Amino acid sequence: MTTPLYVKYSSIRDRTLSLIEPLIDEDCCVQSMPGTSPVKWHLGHASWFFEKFVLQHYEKPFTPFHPAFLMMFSSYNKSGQTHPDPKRGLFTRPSLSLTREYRNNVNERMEQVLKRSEEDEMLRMLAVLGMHHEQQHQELMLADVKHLLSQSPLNPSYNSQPLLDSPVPPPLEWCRFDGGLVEIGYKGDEFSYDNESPRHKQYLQPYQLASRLVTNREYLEFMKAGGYDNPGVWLSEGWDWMKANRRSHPLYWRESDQGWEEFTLSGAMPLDLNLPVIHVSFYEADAFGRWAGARLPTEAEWENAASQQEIEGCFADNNRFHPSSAGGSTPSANTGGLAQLYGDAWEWTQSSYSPYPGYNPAKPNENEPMSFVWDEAVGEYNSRSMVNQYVLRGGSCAIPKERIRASFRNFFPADTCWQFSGIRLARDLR
Ligand code: AVJ
Ligand code: FE
Repeated sequence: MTTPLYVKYSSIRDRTLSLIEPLIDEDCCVQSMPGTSPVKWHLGHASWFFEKFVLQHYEKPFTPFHPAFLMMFSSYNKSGQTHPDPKRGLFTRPSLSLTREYRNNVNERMEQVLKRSEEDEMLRMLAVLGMHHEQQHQELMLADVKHLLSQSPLNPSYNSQPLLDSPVPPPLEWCRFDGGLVEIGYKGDEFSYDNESPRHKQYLQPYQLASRLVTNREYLEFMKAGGYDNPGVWLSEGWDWMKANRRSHPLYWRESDQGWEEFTLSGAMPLDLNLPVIHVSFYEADAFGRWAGARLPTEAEWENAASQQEIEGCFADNNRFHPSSAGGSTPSANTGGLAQLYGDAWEWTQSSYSPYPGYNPAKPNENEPMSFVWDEAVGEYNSRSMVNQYVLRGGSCAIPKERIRASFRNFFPADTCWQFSGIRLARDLR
């Protein structure tokens, strides 16, 4: 008998495989830079999560597919046995086909174990954590694939759907929020990550948020106005980063005889000025904001606005893997006039990624004998990353819609460009 949880589990696992269908085997084994991972590693790692945190404790007797895989595909370093991240591209073995076999093997064993998930709350929670984890890796994998394919002079097109001309977005407007004493953080009893808790109060001065994301057109104006030559608008660390890495435009923009092009998952395209600018670093987003006489929102400002709005937008579910224009869909009444708040592109905030007051990656239930497994699984998931990173909000065109909520906190270092990151401006209300 197949449990409903296994049905959900398999649909997520199958989606991962369907996402790599457009790739050739060679695409799956290369690591294009230290921050990315080969597709093969993502495939093994998502399986590792289930083997390590579910099967190891709930399969009797535990029969690992291959003991070495428990180290090779681990991302946790508590054990001190993790394979170094920048060297993930050096595995020619296991082969891609053996890594696929590992997935199938884990699936078969998970099907057996999940039969007990109806009586065992901890087992169910760990399996659900693994499913959310895999869906995060679907997005990471798409971002890594994009970076890899962008290296090829053949300009490979991952997605056979071409990106069509998009409608002109409405002029940027400012939406006002009163602020005051507000609450942020996860509220509810569905799944959420530990970093979204506890829900707590924050005091916000009145503020404004831009009605949509910054477009390529607006970003190009910043460039034409000498934005990349104007030290006055950059954080000093951002200026140094930009000079040292010789950046003068967003990561996937290229100048050709015909003008600007952008590399997308549908191949190289003429730059579409109506679409949001994506693949900018925190430094670039921050500099653009200062040049525009605005600033990036704080995560509390963002969440306070977002929690009043329905989750709709351009997510991976439409299989385009590129943002859409704010002109495409007029925000409905329940989006409060803010377009592209969810989906499209992750929005850099000016908030450092740090624990909320009272944060504790705690055991869900102290009396539960298996809660140590939860501690282990959650312990390194989010909290070990709480230094030198900034929070991004709202989701992107590369993550499934069902993974996003108002309280969801993504996070990356300030120089990260290969994620689907964009810019929403904020202003003080005087
Ligand atoms: C939330 C996307 C920053 O990439 O490390 C994946 C997600 N956590 N596996 C990351 C994650 C564990 C995380 N980000
Ligand atoms: Fe992971």
